[in-house]
Amino acid sequence: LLDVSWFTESMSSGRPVNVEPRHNLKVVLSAATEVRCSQMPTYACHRRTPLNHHNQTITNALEILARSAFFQESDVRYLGFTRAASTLKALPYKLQSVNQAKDLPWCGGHCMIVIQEILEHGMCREVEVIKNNEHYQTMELLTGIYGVGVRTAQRWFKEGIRNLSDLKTMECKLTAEQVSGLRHCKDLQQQVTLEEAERVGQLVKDTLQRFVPDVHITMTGGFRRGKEVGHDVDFLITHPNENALSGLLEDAVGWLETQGLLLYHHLKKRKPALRSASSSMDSHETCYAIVALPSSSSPWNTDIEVKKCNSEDAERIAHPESPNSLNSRTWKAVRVDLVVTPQAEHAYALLGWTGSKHFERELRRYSLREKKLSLNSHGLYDLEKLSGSLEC
Ligand code: DCT
Ligand code: MG
Repeated sequence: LLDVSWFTESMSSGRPVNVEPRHNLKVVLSAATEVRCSQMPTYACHRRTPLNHHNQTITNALEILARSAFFQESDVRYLGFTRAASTLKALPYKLQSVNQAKDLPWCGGHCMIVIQEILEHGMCREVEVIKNNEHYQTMELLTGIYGVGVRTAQRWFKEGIRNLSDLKTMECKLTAEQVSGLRHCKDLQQQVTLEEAERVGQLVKDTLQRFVPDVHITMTGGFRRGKEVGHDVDFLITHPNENALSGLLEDAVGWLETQGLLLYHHLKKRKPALRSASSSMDSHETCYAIVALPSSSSPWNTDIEVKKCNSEDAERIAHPESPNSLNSRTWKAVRVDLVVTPQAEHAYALLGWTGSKHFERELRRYSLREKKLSLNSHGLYDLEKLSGSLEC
């Protein structure tokens, strides 16, 4: 399997990439190491982008502008600000003057004005206005609810919804996902810590191993990139024998439900992989879930395989916001994504689900534009052979 930890290592050390030859991913990725310190590569997937970097104030401002554009469904502006922020995250020093930024990729025009203002005044007026803007604040609040995307939030805003109680009083029609999102929003708004993610990992492992003892589970997403917190915990699940994976998610869901540990789930069946040049869609079998993660002091944690949900816990799960529940609760609602992949596609899924979103977008853009290869979480496809047998 392709382990992408080599990627950041080789980026910092300058060592060549050593990828299993059968993975043609190296066609795309080996070029990613050709970094010259003197020039900033245009594609984000060619740069090292550390979590802690030197230009946080400016990148925070640019990311607020990006989110504001995203809320207005302006893809071009969203991408422009996101790319500029990404460039500055990769800069190995703190910007001291606007001149230092003028040759950096994606940092011209509007972004340059923002950079200059922050360097000169310590803040950007436009960003301060956005932060206090009612539309922006409401969109942040509404899109923060599990199951609510930009379109829905926009519609609700137009209907006059400004806060969570408006959703109740105006009797909005909600999906089951949104009902769960609202029910557990206090927990879901809190970030998931690495310690919690590891306990979710143990719970997932204990659950899946009941059915397939040698199942292979990898934590992906932000935690795999070294983040200390995240908004959810993502896992890839695979096995050399594809039959062992059949029905595994259903079994796991059923068992978690009997234990009172599953607050919500939605199962997405596997679809045939899309191979078109434009498609970055993920068609793997997936379970989007909210689990009731027992607290570290809960006996569930040490004896999770045999402990049944007792009546007090069940009551708390059914009515999480009931009086006394928040302080004395023995669990926290946590979002979990479980993705099942056949072993042959696992390397691609691992790359696709490790992120970040921007890194993945840039990797796909690079492979398509420069190598004429279409990359997604299922494989790498040669566009010239698309009419015949497509997989490289
Ligand atoms: N992903 C992607 N494109 C998307 C959404 C996700 O390529 N539109 C990939 C990259 C990250 C990975 O899936 C997991 O997604 P998230 O959990 O949303 O991102 P994350 O990096 O794990 O962020 P967080 O730490 O907040 O969970
Ligand atoms: Mg995640």
